Amino acid sequence: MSESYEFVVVANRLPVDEVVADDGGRTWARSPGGLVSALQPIVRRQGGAWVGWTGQPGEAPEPFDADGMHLHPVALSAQDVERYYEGQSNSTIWPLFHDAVEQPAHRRPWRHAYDAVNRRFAEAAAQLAAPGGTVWVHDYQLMLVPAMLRDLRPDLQIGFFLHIPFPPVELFMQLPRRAELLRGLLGADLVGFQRPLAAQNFLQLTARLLGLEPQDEHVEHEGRTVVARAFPISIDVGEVEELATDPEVQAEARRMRAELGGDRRLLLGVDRLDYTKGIEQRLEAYGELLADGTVSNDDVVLVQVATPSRMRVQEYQELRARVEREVGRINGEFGAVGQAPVHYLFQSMNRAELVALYLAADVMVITPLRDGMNLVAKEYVVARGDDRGALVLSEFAGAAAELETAFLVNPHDVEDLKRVITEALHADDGEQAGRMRPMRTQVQQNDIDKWARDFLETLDSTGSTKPD
Ligand code: ADQ
Repeated sequence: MSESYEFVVVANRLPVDEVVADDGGRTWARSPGGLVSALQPIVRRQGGAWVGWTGQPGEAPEPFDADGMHLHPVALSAQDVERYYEGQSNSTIWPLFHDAVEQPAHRRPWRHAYDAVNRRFAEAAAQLAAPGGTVWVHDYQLMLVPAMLRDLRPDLQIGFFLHIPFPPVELFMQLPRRAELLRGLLGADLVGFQRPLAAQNFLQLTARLLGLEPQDEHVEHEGRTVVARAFPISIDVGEVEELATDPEVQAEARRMRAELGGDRRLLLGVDRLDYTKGIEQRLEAYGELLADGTVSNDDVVLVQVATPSRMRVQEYQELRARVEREVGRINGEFGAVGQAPVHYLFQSMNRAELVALYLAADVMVITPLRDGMNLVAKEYVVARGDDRGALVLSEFAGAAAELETAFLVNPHDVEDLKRVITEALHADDGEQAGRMRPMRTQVQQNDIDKWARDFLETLDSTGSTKPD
């Protein structure tokens, strides 16, 4: 038998990105992001493996080792990318699980591709996991994997974590082959969600669709106990604190502020360009505040960083066009030569630049219509060790449950958005500190390492017992 691994992570993407050097040579660099930095030490410590896609269609490279992890690429053809990834994952499940803020599309070929690709991931994990080993499956692209893997390898301990919201019962009921998806998740011993309500929705559905009898946080299925519980994800607190106290990052923050006009108050938005993030609602509110004279281009500026995302999906192209038109309209109507009210950056940023922006921002505006958690909110409050700044946060972000002293807002209500943004702009030093301090403590005490530990300890005490 080939090598086997005690701990296997299964996620749509591998934790590395391919980098092309100046001489044309190709190497792999660890992807940025909290999930990767949280899981990498665990994978490495346990001599673990990671199953995922490289992000490029076509043949998969041979398995390789990087950063002390064994990486096992899964191949996706161009058609798989179109049907499994852009189709079923991002045009059916993603919108439906975010309260259908965009209309979910349903196509049979997408579902078939989703099945086939999920099977490929399950087979790879089955081949790699040691007897009685632990497999941790991630997110909405791979919801059938737990049951497929359990069929192949009943000896394994299987955990699943959903990074996005889980929809209310009535919405989930709209999904074609809804029971199958539910059975897919029930293959796990532990199903983790961002919020307790999501776990409750899931358990209720097992009763409604499969006639099971859930109790508290668990349900019996095919002779096993499946636990469903919330594990709110967090950030790598140490990394953000280190950047935020780096003199170079602080100098960059001062430079940014000076360039944007030293006396203007800086509003900041940082999101993947996604219709769930409420970027249009934010722009609408800001445009109205400028139009009715509550704020003026002389005393405020909005920096909106929008990371390109899923740009081959039509809804995302349309969103980009709408956002860019609105930015153009606001700048055209309210700008002056050399001084625009909106600075729009359609690009990815490195971590240092991002943290410099957090340090520079007077008001961070986070207005998703629905969001599993929202890590930008947690990054912002941890970066502000100076107790300054204000966080405007949508009630519909998972993070709102923990960041209770934020300026909470209903992003569907433009009047509420305008009122709360104005309030945040006027908060004095005492109010800023009084709100920021408890939020920072909350995140410091609940960082991503604790999240991973809590999940894995719960998994360890759940479900199938390991053979001696
Ligand atoms: P996302 O929807 O991608 O994640 P979020 O939680 O905000 O949203 O995480 C984004 C991450 O990307 C943050 O760490 C942020 O710093 C980084 N980022 C954003 N814009 C960037 C830019 N322009 N350049 C560089 N980095 C940028 C999904 C769910 C969320 C859930 C996370 C984790 O939708 O609800 O919080 O997974 O579970």
